[in-house]
Amino acid sequence: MNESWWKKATVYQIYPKSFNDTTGNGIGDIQGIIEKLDYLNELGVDVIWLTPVYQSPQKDNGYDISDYFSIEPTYGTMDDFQQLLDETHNRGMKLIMDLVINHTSTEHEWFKQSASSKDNPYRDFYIWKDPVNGEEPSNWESKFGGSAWKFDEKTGQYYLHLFDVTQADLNWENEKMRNEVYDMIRFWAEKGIDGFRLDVINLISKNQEFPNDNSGDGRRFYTDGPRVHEYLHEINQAAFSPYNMMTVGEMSSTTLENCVLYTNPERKELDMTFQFHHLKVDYPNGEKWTKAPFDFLELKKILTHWQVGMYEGGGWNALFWCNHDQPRVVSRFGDDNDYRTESAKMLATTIHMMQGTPYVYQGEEIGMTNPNFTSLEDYRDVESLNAYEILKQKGKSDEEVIEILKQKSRDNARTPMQWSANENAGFTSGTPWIQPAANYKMINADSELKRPDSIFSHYQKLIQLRKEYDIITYGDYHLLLEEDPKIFAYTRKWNDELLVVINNFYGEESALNLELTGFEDPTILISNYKDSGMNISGTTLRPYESIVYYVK
Ligand code: TEU
Repeated sequence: MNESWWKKATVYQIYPKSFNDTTGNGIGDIQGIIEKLDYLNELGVDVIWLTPVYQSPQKDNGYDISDYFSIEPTYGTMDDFQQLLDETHNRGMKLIMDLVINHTSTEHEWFKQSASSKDNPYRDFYIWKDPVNGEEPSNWESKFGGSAWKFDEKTGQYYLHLFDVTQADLNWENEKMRNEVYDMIRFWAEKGIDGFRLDVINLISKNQEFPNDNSGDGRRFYTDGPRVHEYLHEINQAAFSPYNMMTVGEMSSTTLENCVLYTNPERKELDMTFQFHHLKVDYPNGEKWTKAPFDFLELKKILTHWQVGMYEGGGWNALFWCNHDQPRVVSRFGDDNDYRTESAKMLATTIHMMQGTPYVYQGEEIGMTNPNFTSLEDYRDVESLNAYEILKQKGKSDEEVIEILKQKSRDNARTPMQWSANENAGFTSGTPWIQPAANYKMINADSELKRPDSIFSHYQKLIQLRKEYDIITYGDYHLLLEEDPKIFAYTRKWNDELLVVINNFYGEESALNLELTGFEDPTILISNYKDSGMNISGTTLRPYESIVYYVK
């Protein structure tokens, strides 16, 4: 098999907890995924990425793993997992798992041993530090709010947790720990899975001085840290390359230069990376927890920077708008009311016509929206609940905080998959662990599948086009109309072929003032309105109109 098969593949992300419940306990499960494999096959995706299904106390919905070798009982058994893998393969699809190796749950046996005494052999599996002047070893902050250090009475030291207090950071300086992790990766590779998504993998190597950060929250001392490339190459050689795994690294606050290094094939680290800079265009001054419109020119600029830079550096982008940590894209950069269908399709086209491997997050393919929860009781996410406390302490009113959560909470992505107009969106016969969005009677997979010109069929077509047209995979990228405040337009060029991708990001008509040489006898590969104009000069785009022209 061509080792870069994933360049023409599309990945579908499943958040098992919210996908499909077959037992009636209100929580999705592995049998529920098996039940929907035909649906995914119909969509045409090549790879399924499962967020963590390992045993976990679920403080962070599985990103707090207590045993890497067993399946979380509420999701099923190892037999269920094996069946899922086999049935996925039987349908010609692949399965990748989430690899969470920056931290484990504090309920993991390693941590229990580590915390039990200073001379326990597992002590150095984690990062323990003495107090400094009776306080935290440094001012580093947790990504979920508050200090990143937690004092442990028993041994009189602090341990580091960049995320929740129950997610203790592993000590990657420890070779014994690294080897145990590689054994674990090989255990899953031996089962026949096809690859991994690596959680916050660019945070694993910390500056060993653990210094105070006088100008920030500490991230500059562990983001793309001192030994991260060395470790990734080591994991690659120990456990990825021998099994021909597909790998995608989730990169927190990374840089283009580092992502080129992570993904240039000559370095043998990873196949591709997720970066998040384009999803911070509605974080004014870097602040997530505020209600704000998005900066469209900045969005174009950032995506262009990554398209051009990864192409020139020989790296590879993972392309995405949505995942389980992000609000729904149609509510965020589109219109989740009158132009929901048009804008959902436009957004899909914008990203799927770029260079990289596209990821579709469950529900995106039917245009699911943010749920607009109006009460704190509706929220489940640990980060959102912490943010609530912090914002209240800063003097915000309940109403203000709810408005912010409505826009920014990770729970926006975690409401049950909307399968049908039946009770609880057809997700469960029991009480769902989190409420479905109230609009499920109108927005659901059943009705999408029946509707001609559905969002689902648009995604199907985009996935298919990537397989048919090499230019989508290999062509170079040029931004057009850089300063246009409404239109996101770009070309892709490859040999004697040309793609022109035109997207109106707003709900008003917009004049397209574009002259292109070589734009003769175009055909339209895909659009979101009937009878889109064949002319790119002097055309008026309709609200959220999106057209892809192809010239050969
Ligand atoms: O997320 C890492 C991460 O830094 C973010 O996307 C995070 O959710 C955001 O910055 C908070 O504002 C990964 C997982 O995707 C996420 O679900 C986990 O909670 C986190 O790692 C810890 O494992």
